[in-house]
Amino acid sequence: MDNKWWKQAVIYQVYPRSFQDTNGDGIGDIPGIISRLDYLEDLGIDAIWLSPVYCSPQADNGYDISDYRDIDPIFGSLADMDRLIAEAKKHHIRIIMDLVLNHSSDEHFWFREALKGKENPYHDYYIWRDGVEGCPPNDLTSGFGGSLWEWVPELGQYYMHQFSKKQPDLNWENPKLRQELYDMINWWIDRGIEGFRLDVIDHIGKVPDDKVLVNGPHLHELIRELSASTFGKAGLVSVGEAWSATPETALLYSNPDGSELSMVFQFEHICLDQQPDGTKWDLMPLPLLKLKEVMNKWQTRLHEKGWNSLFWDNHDLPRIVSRWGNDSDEYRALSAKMLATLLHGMEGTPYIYQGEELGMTNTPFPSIDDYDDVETLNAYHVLKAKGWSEEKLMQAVHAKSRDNARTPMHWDDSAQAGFTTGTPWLPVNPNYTEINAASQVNDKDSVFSYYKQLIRLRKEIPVIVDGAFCLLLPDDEEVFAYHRKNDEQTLTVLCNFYGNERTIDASALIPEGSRLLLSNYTDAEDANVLRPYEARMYLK
Ligand code: TEU
Ligand code: CA
Repeated sequence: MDNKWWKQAVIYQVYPRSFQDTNGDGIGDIPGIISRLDYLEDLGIDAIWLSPVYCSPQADNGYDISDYRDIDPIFGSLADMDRLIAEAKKHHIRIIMDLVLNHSSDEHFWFREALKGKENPYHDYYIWRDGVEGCPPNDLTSGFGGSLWEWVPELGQYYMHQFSKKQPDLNWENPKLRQELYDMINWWIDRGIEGFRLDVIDHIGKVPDDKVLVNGPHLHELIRELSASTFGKAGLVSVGEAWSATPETALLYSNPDGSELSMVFQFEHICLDQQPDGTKWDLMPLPLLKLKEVMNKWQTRLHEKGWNSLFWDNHDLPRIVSRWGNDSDEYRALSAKMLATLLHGMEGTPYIYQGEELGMTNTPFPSIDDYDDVETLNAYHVLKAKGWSEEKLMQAVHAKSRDNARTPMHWDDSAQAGFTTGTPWLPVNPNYTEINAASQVNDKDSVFSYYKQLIRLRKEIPVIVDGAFCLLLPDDEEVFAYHRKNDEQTLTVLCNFYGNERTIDASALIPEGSRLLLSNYTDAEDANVLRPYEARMYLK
């Protein structure tokens, strides 16, 4: 086992818009993050992955950047950012920034210049095709609905955008563009940034004429150049977002030689509750046996040859306790802890998305007009045009809208959950009076305290960091169980994924001489029974 700090670390994602507002404008800001560093240090996390705070028209909440070298005034200033880096350091927390390198905002200086004419030096920073209005170069569609191509009458050309039309794709074939991006990243490294999360990194090598959007032929070459010019050279942590990742490609991305990235976010597990040939909106119950198979595959294939990221939630995904747990009053905390145990016992770097450590739930809004997210709004209209009923549409939106994760953080039971003194940009979930940080931090049985213990155990028990994963009971429809083993230790994780009480053969699963490390039930156990959502961790 090498001593890379991020192999024993737990990383916490902050979605700045929704974390903590300090000036009453209803939008979270950098001073707000600084004011909550004590809370994060208490939780025990090692680093913050900060979703984008760069200048942006906010068409996609900051994933549309108009100036990579400045902070959007809604979040604060560069001085605030420098202060965040310095203050976080005092709390032993590193700052990982989000890099959106596949596309910029259409309001970026480069794109405004590019629009001036085909001869403009910045024109080639983007991807253009000549054409006639109404006949796009091909039928590829954007990730947020509609054509991939947007017509610009003044130029007689289309530009490519894999996301909204306010997010034109950058042309990674242009070496000058690449160098500008590398210089920008190094400028942030010089300011004290200690790692990067790379947005849709599997898209940068696109070849639209061949209808190739992810995994282009030069993708890994480009990533190696990027890494060697920036974070790799500086020895910093990097995590790529790669919806297309398979264990095969993940072994390239996270090659221990460090030539590409430290690790990638893969999404195979997170797409299991959608129809096999459908989109995220085509709902399906989670097939638990499939989840076991997929986790087992990733755990075993990357062991000693790559490195996993472990996550249930992020700013694009619904809240896990509502999704795969049970968010009723009776089982919310139990099932949140069970899901946490299952994930945090595995090999890889765990990521916690703000509020997950409190067991925050989905927030269904009554009407589509209450939603803010560009993906949700576009999908609603596209599916409506395809004939989906209002009922089916709202069911899908309630289950999967990205706004589920984006409602403000619950700090306490005062107005607006202590998030803002003004009107929040997105409504607070009314259950904040029940679920909030103030009521959990000093309660040893809270979801928060449980996460805190999981984080501490990872630091104390080597087998949690380096043990080989071994799936138990692969055909059990309700119990998710596994071992982690190294030469000295065996960790046993037993999770009842559902609300039925289950009998198990404890002596066959738990090595003799093991001791109970952690459980989400406080009263005495009968080792052969797993109560609803019961989770236990043993160590030998
Ligand atoms: O997400 C990548 C991506 O593919 C998403 O569109 C994803 O499919 C969707 O959110 C699932 O609901 C990244 C960012 O995480 C996301 O917030 C951005 O909107 C997107 O890139 C564009 O930058
Ligand atoms: Ca604010």
